[in-house]
Amino acid sequence: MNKAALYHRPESEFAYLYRKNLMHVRLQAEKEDIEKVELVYGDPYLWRGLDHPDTQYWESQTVEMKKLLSTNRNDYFEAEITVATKRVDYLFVVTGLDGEKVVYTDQGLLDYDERLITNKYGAFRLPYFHETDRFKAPEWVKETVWYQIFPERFANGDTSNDPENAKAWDPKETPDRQDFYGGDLQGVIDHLDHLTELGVNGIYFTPIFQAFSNHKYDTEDYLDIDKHFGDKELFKTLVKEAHARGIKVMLDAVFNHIGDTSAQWQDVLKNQEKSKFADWFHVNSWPATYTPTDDFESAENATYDTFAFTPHMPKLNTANPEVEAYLLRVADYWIREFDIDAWRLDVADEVDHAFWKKFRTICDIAKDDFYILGEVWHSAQPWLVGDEFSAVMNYAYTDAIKDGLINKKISLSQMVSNINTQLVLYRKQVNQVMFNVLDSHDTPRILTVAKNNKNLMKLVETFTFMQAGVPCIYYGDEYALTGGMDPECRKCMPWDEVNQDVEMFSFFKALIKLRRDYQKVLSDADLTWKIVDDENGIVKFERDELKAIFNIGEKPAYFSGDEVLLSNLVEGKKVQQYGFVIYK
Ligand code: ARE
Ligand code: CA
Repeated sequence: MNKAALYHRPESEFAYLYRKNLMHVRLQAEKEDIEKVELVYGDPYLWRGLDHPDTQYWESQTVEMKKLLSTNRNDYFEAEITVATKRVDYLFVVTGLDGEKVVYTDQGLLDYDERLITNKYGAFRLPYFHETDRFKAPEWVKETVWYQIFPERFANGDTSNDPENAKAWDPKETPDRQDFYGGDLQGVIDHLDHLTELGVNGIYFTPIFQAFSNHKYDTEDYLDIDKHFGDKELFKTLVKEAHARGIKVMLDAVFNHIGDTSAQWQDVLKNQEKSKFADWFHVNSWPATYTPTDDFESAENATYDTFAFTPHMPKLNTANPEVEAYLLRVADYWIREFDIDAWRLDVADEVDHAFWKKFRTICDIAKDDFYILGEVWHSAQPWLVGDEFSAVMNYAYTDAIKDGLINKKISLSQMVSNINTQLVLYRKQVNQVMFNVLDSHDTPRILTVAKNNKNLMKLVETFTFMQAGVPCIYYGDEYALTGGMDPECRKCMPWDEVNQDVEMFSFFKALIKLRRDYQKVLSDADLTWKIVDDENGIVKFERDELKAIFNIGEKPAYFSGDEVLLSNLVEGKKVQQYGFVIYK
């Protein structure tokens, strides 16, 4: 047995409360190396036979752990347990396929000996099942299909607020970095019925506060709506209208940095180190300045910290109590005064944990069941322990799907391995509210990634909607918009029939309905994927009564189910290349 591969860590994604007083325990082992894993557990203080030291023993129970999922390196085992007294010590008894039997404890690995169990040698411990410590995410998020709106390009509902240099609304035109088209909040209100018709029930807005650029990530005033988007009254109406339709509203909090047109940064430029805002930033040497390079957006010689190399985005010193108080007031204001339901946190991984812990507290006080979504493009365990974010934008996860199903950079079994690697980084209740994005305002559109193959796009969208996490549709994908890296992925939304791919709209409508109808099965199902027929390019899986086949190989695949719930390239029982079928 490969004993070095055995791994467990208490109070982590390896041992946590899934529900109140219900604990999940996981163990990592080498792939296909283990015969069985037994979890021996019990109350830490429950000893029997106390009348004589030689007869005393720890009272425990034993349960065989089931195989949760596999990657190309490891098998992961899981057990679900509870203890009436809400505290537990536990040990693993691992039997290898080679017959070797060991006890894996908090103090290391030992050859099996019954006395290690009766004496509870070096047991792992969850000292008390504190419900207040348990990772909790809002139940409503599991039932949400999100829709991302980039307000400048969604709809121009009020030309009186257009920027003077706004261009004519043209969905065929590829925008340039500095272009304006006049999109605004009135345009969103005018098209809420479009969202209801589509079936989405959550909107993720990219920033809407006063800012210089067309993307608004260079905030000028966190406490006002951008003048080209509308005003606070209009936003209040928008939220009311959305809520009346059962649509939740998530705003974008850009707290890692501020825009250089903000009053705070302008004061620094004017008064330099004498500015009362000098410590709101990370100025490394005075004067705070930079030398423009050829690209409008970047400079590698700024004397202050910025987002990326963008001098227009000076990084905020969120460890400064004044900055912390200011930003926490902003966070609280938009929840209490406008009743938003969630914050998406821009460049979340570059802001300090201490700030996010306070941010989480403020949000939880301001509104029950509040959703906090961090933009983190890599593994995010440090922020998903339960006292910071609810979830992250799961780019790492959807990259695996794109690389396996579209780019074919990796084999299907590698894709399943990468997907499972992501799943086992987090607690089950985190995976259920992860924000699965196939594309966004920061990436090429999925149809462009799929080289304009609409059937392949539908296959990848369906595959994503079948995951435990919640899907997000980037505006315009429902009309088969194309576009490469930003700013090309930010074309104007087509509202004229001639530019609308209504067939794609009906596909998304059917897919969203399927997701909503089977949300419980998809959220609560076990995480593993059952079969990958790699050489023929076919991924199959079963989740309770749902079955699915995704075929990206040359050969057709066949299925035996009797009721087709959703499909694209299916004839009779045959699933063609770039075809999928969801059936019972
Ligand atoms: C401009 C240029 C881009 C250039 C960028 C960075 O247009 O081509 O890549 O500068 O130099 C906003 C605007 C962007 C603008 C940017 C800077 O929307 O158009 O981009 O401001 O002026 C990383 C960060 C992630 C960040 C992306 C952009 O980790 O947090 O870069 N995303 C957020 C927002 C953006 C926004 C900002 C941050 C700034 O969602 O819209 O940009 O507030 C890999 C890496 C990731 C990297 C990702 C994308 O996967 O792993 O870390 O994300 O690529 O580049
Ligand atoms: Ca307008």
